[in-house]
Amino acid sequence: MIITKDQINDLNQNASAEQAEHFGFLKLALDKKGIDADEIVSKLADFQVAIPSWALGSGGTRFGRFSIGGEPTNLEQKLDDIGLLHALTQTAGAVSLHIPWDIPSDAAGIKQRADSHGIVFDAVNSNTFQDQNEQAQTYKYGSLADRQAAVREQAVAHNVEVIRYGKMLDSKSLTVWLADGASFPGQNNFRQSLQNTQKSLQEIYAELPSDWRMFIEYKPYEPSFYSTVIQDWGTSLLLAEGCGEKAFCLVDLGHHLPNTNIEQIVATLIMKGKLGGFHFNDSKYGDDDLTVGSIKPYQLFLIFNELVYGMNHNDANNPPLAWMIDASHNIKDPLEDLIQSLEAIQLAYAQALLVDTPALQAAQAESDVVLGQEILQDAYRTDVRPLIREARLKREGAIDPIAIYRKMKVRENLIKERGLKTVATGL
Ligand SMILES: [Mn+2]
Repeated sequence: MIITKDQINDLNQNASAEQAEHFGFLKLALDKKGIDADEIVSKLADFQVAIPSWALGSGGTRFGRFSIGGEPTNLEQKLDDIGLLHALTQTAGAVSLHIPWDIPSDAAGIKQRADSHGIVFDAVNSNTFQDQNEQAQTYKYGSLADRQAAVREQAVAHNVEVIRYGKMLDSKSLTVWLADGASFPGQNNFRQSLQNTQKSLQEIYAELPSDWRMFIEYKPYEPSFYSTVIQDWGTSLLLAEGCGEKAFCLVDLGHHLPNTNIEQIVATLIMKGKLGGFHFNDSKYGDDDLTVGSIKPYQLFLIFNELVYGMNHNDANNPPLAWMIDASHNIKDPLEDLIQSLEAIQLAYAQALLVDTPALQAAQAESDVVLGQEILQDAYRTDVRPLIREARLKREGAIDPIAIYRKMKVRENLIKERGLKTVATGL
């Protein structure tokens, strides 16, 4: 199924008068504060987030998985699904591939397909947390950190192969996430595991093309429940610095212990010029992979506030970030869930763009704690939805993507095309 701009323009008609009214009102209000609404709209319109190739089907938990029907069964169909998302939201202009779940066996064809949807290839992701049928060594006890050289060599070779696939698609970055760790005290020697990981990452780094970047993702627990080799941002930074200037840290919102101050981590990493990318999701307890902004939207805003500040005061020349959604859809239609996540990301970004930074800095200089909070919350409590909608309109996307998605009966059509009982590779 394909959604054309004409169809979207037609379906936008109902909502366009109301949108014009709301946008006009907000534009006036922002104008009085010295904020140019059109400038924000154009920043929002340029902001693109990668959709991971593994997130287009129903996810599941270890207790079960409930199919939604019409799920994509190959990479071509996954790109088509991202094409639908991009047509509606105009925010999903990139895909992040996972190898080996989505091997681009016909790279030219895949590239052409992505191109037809206006999608580019963001970071490629390796997988050394599962055994594949044909592989000689098992990752049961580790991969890049494993005590056996043969296992580490196999894991390094896999990452090098992922780079090779990425090159064929014009991807420019590799994301490495390790499940390596220990489930019980006494299982591993911490220092040896970390040294092995550094050495393996250096070997992968040596194969990285000159215009590529490597992202090192951290996570405090799961699937290892006692310790994880790359447990936190500090360990990730240490490893990235041990590799070189093309290695960066990757922050996944769900990969923190409860109540961790993620916005502070973001500020620190940008200060060091070492923040490479972002995996968006939301959580109540652990790595729940819920819809972005569904649980802690204020935290998301505070994170974006640091991102915007960091990019506007980029003394360490932190490169542009790779943005990606990394969520799992257990009970919602994955496409509707992704639309909600994209919306939440845009909302937080728009709110952050409203923060009066000079006023905030003045309040901080005066130790005016109350005013500092007022300034942040004034931005956060502004209803910025008309700005997001205007940004979509500007690119001929949907004013209300979910409403049009439902009106066009997208899921019903996909079920008709692909069948009710289809399973997407991935989570
Ligand atoms: Mn992630």
